[in-house]
Amino acid sequence: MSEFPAADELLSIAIPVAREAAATARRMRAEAITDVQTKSTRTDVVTAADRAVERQVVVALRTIRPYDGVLGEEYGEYTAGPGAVRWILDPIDGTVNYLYGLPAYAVSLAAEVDGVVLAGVVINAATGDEWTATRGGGAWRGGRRLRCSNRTDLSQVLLGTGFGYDAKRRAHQGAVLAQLITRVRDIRRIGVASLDLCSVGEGLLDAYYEKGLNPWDHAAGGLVAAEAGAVVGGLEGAPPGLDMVVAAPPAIFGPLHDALVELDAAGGA
Ligand code: LIP
Repeated sequence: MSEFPAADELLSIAIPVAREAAATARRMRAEAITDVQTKSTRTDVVTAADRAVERQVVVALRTIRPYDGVLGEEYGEYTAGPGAVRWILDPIDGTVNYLYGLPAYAVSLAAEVDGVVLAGVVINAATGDEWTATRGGGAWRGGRRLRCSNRTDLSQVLLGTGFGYDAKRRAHQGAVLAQLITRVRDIRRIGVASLDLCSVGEGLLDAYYEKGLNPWDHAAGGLVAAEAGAVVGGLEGAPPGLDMVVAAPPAIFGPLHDALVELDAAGGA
C-alpha cells in the first residue's frame, strides 16, 4: 500500500485550489494591476496578484496537507517532509499578458512525488478553460479526453514557442527562429508555456519548444501534453528543463529535435 495519495486524489485536491486561485487572479485584474515590480530584467514583471495568488494556494495546500512541500515561482520552495508530495505552482503564468489584459494567463499546479509529476491542472484564468491530467489516466478538457496532433510532416507543423526576458538570449532565440520558420507551417507565440503545452495536448498546436522554462512553467502542462500522446522532453535524451522543453507528436519529435540541435536552440545566453 503506497503511502502517497493516488494521482486522482492529488488531482481532486489541485482542481478546487487552482479554480479559487484563478478566480482571485481574475478579480484582482478587474480591480487594478498594482505593485508592479520587475525581477530578472525590466520586462520580467511580477504583480501583487502573482504574490497574492501564490500565498493563497500555499495556504490552501498546507491546510489540506500540512507536510507537503510547495515550489512556487514567487516565493520559492517550502520543503517537503520525507515521503511528502511536492506541489509545483505558477500562480500566474503569462504575467505580461496579465499586465496588458490579453486573455491568456494561467494558474498552473502540479503534484510531484519522488521527482515524478502524477497530476496537474492548468486553468486559463481569463477564460476559465481548464486542462487536467493524471499519469496513466489521460489528459482532459471539459470531460473530453485529449489527443495530440497526428502530424508526420514538419513542414505542416503549427509550432509554438516563447522567448526569455534577457536581450542576449532573445537575440539567439530570434536567430534560431529565423531559420526554423521556413521549415514549418507557421509559428504561434502565446506567451504562456503552460497553455502552449496544453494546446499541444489538445492539438491546437502541433508542437512547441522553448528554452529557459522553470519547473512551474511546464510541470502541469507537460503532463497534459504527454498524457495526450505527445513526446515531451529535452534535447539529446535530457528530460524537459531549463535548457529546453520540446513537446510534439511522436512522428514530429525527432525531426524537430534534430532541427533544434542543428540550430543550437539550447545555446546562447
Ligand atoms: C512566461 C512563459 C512563456 C515565456 C515568457 C514567460 P511568466 O512565464 O510562460 O512561455 O515565453 O517569456 O517566461 O514569466 O509569465 O510566468
